[in-house]
Parts: sequence; structure tokens; C-alpha cells
Amino acid sequence: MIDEARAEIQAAEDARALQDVRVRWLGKKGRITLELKGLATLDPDARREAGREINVVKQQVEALVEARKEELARLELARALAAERVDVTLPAAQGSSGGVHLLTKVTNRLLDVFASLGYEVVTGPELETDHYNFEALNFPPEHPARDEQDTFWTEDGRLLRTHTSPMQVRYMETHEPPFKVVVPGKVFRNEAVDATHEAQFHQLEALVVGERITMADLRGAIQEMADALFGEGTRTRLQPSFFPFVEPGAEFAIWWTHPKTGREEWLELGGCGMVHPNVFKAAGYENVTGFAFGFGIERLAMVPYGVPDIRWFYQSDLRVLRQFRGAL
Ligand code: FA5
Repeated sequence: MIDEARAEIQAAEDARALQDVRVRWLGKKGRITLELKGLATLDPDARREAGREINVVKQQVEALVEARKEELARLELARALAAERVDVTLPAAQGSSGGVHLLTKVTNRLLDVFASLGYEVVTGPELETDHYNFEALNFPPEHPARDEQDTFWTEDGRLLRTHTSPMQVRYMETHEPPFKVVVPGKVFRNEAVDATHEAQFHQLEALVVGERITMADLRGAIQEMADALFGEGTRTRLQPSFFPFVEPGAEFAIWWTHPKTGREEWLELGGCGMVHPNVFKAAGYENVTGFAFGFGIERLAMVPYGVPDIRWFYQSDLRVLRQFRGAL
């Protein structure tokens, strides 16, 4: 009988099967229980003898069940450990990694170019006061030039800057000339958004102040930037234009080959000019000269990379973003 029980106990593959075996042998209607009940029919001597034997078997079965139970627990633990085993020598899974946005790449490239020309990079606040964004830049309160730069206002009368030019006066107030700085940054306008106009975009501003700085220096700076960005000997052009904070003022463009159409044409980049005397006055400067220029980074990035719609930069569409992973 004990051999039979041992075989069944050993064959139990898990805790549940073992419990079934236990019930079959030791349960209320189990074989051993029934054997014990059967003792009642024997005479007292035989009952004592048989009773002892059955109790020995019962204890053996209990011990075997207990031993198997521990064995199964050990096996289970070993199985769990094996399943959790980590092969530290396996090559890492190739997850997808992020990339640098095209606008960031273009901005970094521009900053590299200006750093190599000796400009310091500085940044200013996006939330500005009317004073720095307009007033100190020679836009009087009712001046029509303000209409071209409508923006978003906070209840305390501040505004989201419409250009990077407010840093001109901020920088001059805290530094002594001569200096050459560039200011990259985000700007905002209350625009009717279309393929070439966003309500949020980026500009890069340059400001150079010192003694006897002339329009020829401005011309040269723009030429140097064009050479560095688009190749030595790139043609540049200045056309007269108006900005309240420069006099004379101009728009500047570079001559280049459109990568999509293959056509040669002027690419309008931004505005420039000699710093207006009223701007120097607002900054507390006397007897200095200087020039400034500023342009839109999105526009500059759109054309060489054939991005037909400025809104694509801000839609986080991976189909667009992935195309520029290898750019620059
Ligand atoms: C200015 O913002 C002047 N601060 C530039 C300047 C600096 C002039 C220093 C003189 C001296 P303007 O408003 O033209 O100028 O904007 C400059 C450039 O920003 C434009 O040429 C264009 O490239 C870009 N830009 C203007 N509005 C938008 C817009 N809504 N979306 C995208 N780019 C824009």
C-alpha cells in the first residue's frame, strides 16, 4: 500500500495535484481513513495489530506528502528564477531615440557661425514690457508701425515680445561698448496664420556697437554671415526699408539657388540698419555708433530644406520631423 501511495505522491506535478492525492489517501473518505474505520469490524487483538500498521502507513504517507510539498516549492522557485534570468551579455534592445528639431539645428548652426565671427550669444525674456518692445525702440504709443506687430497682452500690461530687438536696449543698459552680440529667441505675433506666418516663431538678432561703426560694417557682417551659411562669394542685397529703431533702415536678402525649383532668386531674410539715436538715448548711450539686424529662423530653415508650410514645424508630426534627422 505504501508503495502505491509513494508512486502517486511522486507523480503529483504541482501543489494542486498533490492535494488531490492527499485527499484520496488521508481525506474523510480517503483510503487510510476507510481502513481505520474498517478496524471496528475486527476483534480487539487483530484490531490493535492492524491499527498500529495502518497508523505507521498513515504517518509515512503524511511524511511523503510533506516532503513532496517542499520539493515542489523548491522546483517552483527554481523555475521562477530561471524565468527571470537576465542575460547581461545580450546586446541592448534598439529603442527609438529622439532627435534634434530642425529649428534647433538651424539655430545652433547660426550661433556657431556668429561665435566664429566673435559675437557673444545672449538671451532675453519672452514676456516683455511695452517699454523695451516698443517705446525704447522708438515706437511712440500711437505709431502705425505698432500695428504690424500686434501681440498678446497680459492683464498687468506686459506683452509677449514681437521680436528679439527689445534685447538691444536691455543689453546696452547693462554693458559698455564696444561689443558684438547675437540674440536667438522665440517671438509672438497675433497673426492670421498661413503657410509663411505663425503666431509663434523664432528670430535671431545681431547688435554691434562701438566707435565709428558704419553701414559698410553692417554690409560686411551680412556678407560674412551669407558666406558662412551658403558659401564664399554668396551675393547679398540691401533694399531701403523702414523700422523705427534704425536709420537708415533696410531689408536684406541673399542670392541663392532654390533647392526644389533649381531657380536662382533673392531670399529675403530680415531687417537691418544703423541703430537710431533715440534708441541709444533710451539706453543712456552717447557718442556711439552701431548696427543691428534681425531675421526669422523659420523662414531661413524652410527654404533650404524645402519645408513648404511653417506650421509643419510645430505639429510634432513624426513623418515631418524624421526627415530632418540627418540634416546639418
Ligand atoms: C523685425 O522683427 C525687426 N525687429 C527686424 C530688425 C532687427 C530690423 C534689427 C532692423 C534692425 P520684421 O517684422 O520684418 O522685423 O520681422 C523680421 C523677420 O521675421 C521677417 O523677415 C520674417 O523672416 C520673420 N517673420 C515676421 N513675421 C513672421 C511670422 N508671423 N511668422 C514667421 N516669421 C515671421
